Amino acid sequence: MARGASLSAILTVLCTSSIRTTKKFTVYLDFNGNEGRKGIFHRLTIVNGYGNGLNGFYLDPDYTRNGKFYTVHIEDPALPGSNLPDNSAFPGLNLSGYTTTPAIKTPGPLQNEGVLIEWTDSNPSNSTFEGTARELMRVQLNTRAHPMGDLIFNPTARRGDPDWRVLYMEVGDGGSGESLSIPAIRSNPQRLDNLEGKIVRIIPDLNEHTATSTVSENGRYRIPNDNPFLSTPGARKEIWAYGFRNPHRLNWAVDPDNPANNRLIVNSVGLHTWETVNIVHKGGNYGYAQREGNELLKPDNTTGPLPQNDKIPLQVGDDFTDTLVVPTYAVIQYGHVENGGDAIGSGFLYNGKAIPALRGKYLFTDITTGHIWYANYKDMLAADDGKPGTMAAIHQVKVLWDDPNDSPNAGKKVYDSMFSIAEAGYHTRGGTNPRLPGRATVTKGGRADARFSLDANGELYLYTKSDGIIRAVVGATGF
Ligand SMILES: [Ca+2]
Ligand SMILES: [Ca+2]
Ligand SMILES: [Ca+2]
Repeated sequence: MARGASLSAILTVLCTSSIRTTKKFTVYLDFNGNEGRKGIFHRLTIVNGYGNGLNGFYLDPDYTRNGKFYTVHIEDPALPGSNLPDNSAFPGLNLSGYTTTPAIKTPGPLQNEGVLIEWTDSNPSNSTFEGTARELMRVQLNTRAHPMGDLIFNPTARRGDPDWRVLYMEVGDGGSGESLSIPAIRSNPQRLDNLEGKIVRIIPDLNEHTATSTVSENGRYRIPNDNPFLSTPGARKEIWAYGFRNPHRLNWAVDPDNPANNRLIVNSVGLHTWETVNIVHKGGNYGYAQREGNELLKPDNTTGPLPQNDKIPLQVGDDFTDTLVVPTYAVIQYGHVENGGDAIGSGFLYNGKAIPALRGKYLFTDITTGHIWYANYKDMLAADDGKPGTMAAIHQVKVLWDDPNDSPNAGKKVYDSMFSIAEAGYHTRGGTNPRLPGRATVTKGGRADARFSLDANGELYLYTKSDGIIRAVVGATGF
């Protein structure tokens, strides 16, 4: 639940079009080959309202030398056409020898597959793709909801470090954890025999860390020897942490003053009650679908107090093992209430240079309401104490913005969230809904679809999918 700061924290935002004088886009690769479209993947699924299509993208830490980058997209195996890529619109893509991989199994009925691909652009300095691609992994997903997508490398790892070019990827629970119609799949985020509801850690390059890793089952990537479940019979060796619902945004918090404080952070969308920011620990069980936030999640999807003995049996397959695990809890959570939101977006610990007031602050959004908050990073580290009741305080952030299209010009105004800003942008760009489109509960009127992003210098941007506009954060007061 957001607590109002005594002094309002305000971010100033500008349309990037008022900063950039030219606006030119080049199609580098088009994934959308769905139903007769010209793109690369004929089974790309693009169902409105779900996290599908092209869902993840990250550059290799050595990209400027090797031209490699990684993508995740979602396919529906029931769609017509082959699951092999089609390069007819992208002749620079050399597909000789390209083969797909057997999908990693998920228990229960299946809808989609998440596909991780490594691309190698032989000339990373131009704006076209010419090179090769390799499918690294394909993961079965129970439903259209909560797929796999976000990717990240440890930005502090350098050549020779154990984490250099080691990829972290999130896989959502595929909607399994909340299933009422098929109770058996509710345990998929807890079961270590599948990748749903997990953070995965792999080495994409077969030539990297060869002495300290083993080649995966499908022969396409390597698994670091220090992954936590290598010696657990039946467990997927790719798993780094587990028990998540929809851990759709990964980021690395880097403390410039103390590397011991660097953490992998995951923002996970909750079911009916709690949105969470989690510090990821090796082997950690984040509780879902036996917990939601710092509460018990019951089989009917309502929440209640934690059990006296707060432990969860380790589960690999259908049955519990005798090992009991203490769950790891979020360091920030907010509720599905008026001043909260429906679905947490992305968040970043600010490390840029342009706005010193934001240093040491972790800023994050709610997707539907467009609310923005910050927490002091030191409070998040302190809340990572093994105690479910302690959380970092969060402070509401307002937004100072001058609508470039209002008439008469009202000048700069302070907004409580990105919602009205996105709504103005949506209407300016010809949106016909009276309010914003999209599903949302708390807003009662669509969704802003607001998220933060960073540029290469660590400066912040706010993008709202409802109006398709990226706005730069250019100032901050009251932090
Ligand atoms: Ca190129
Ligand atoms: Ca705590
Ligand atoms: Ca104006």
